[in-house]
Amino acid sequence: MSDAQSDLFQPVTLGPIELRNRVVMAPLTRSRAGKAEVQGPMNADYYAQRATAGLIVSEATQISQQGQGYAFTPGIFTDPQVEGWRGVTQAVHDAGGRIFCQLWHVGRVSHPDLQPGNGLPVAPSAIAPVGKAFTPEGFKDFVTPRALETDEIAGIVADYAHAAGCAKRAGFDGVEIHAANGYLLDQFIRDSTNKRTDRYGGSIENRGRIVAEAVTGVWGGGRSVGVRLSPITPQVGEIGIDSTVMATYSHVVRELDRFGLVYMHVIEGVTQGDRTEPAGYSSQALRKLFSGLYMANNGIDREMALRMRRHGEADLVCFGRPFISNPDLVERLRTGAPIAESDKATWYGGDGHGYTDYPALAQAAE
Ligand code: 8OZ
Repeated sequence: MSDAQSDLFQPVTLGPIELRNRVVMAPLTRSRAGKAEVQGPMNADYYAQRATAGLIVSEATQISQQGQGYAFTPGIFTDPQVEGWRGVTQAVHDAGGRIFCQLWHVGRVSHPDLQPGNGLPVAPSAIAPVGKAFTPEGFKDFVTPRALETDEIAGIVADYAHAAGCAKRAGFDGVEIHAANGYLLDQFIRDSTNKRTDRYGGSIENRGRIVAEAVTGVWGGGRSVGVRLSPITPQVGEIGIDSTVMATYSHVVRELDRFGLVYMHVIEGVTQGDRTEPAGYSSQALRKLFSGLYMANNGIDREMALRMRRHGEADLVCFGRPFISNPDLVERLRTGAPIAESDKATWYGGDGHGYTDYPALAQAAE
């Protein structure tokens, strides 16, 4: 079989929908939302240019003002934000693509400049992340967050449900719960950031509770839901690896599997870094606990993606950075054409330069 005939490039069923191939555009923060964190026509163009992916997972999108941790990232909780995203989903669908909305609450990875009433960011426990927050005025030191009161957690779960309803109204094909990369749900799961003594802390069951509750909230109404995990990543904010990482995430995955999620998206290894798995941890072992599709991510190139499908190591394969600079990435992967490098200077923020002006191959040849 030639590479171009790999089933990487063939349709696959994801819950109630069909994807035209198994190549997924990873969620990529680009910090180009407009005023009031609303997406506009430029964002719609960007996503539509990449609609030949089998599935697009949107950039991380805050479920509430409290959930925002970076300047200029989009939201999915107000009517104007729903309208803005509707333009994006329509453009992607018109181009024959599919798109999920990644639902995001950053927890402690924020700054008072981004918080309602300039309050402290919230977290399971009052432990500061290491590093700096990207605020509208530039980078500022992280602060020590405020530990959530037990009775505030239902409100956050309700925010996930509200945002999922907004995503549905905006025309998304489904939602992905962002439980990776050291943000709020990951902060609850790991014992390095969760020192609570209520029913959301202590045991593995308690630490995983908010993730299951968040998923229960967004479930229903025929919604397709996926989840993203990164069990051994120390980002963001130098979050410590859980002391019983395999047992902890095995529990989370087993719990989530009860809800019939359509996929589990796993960052294999360290986000944007080493793919090596330490002794005692295995993403393939986590996969065995899950009934839906397994989406692999992290530094995957063409050869690896083809091998993963040959050996059945993943059902869906994510590409992140290559999608920034190759709107027609699927066609380049299929034919083995050269992959253009992206310019890091334009990854975050700015205008259409480095965003909507990367040419497809046919355009580049003109
Ligand atoms: C890069 C810059 C800002 C946010 C993640 C949402 O790491 C992100 C993110 C990535 O999941």
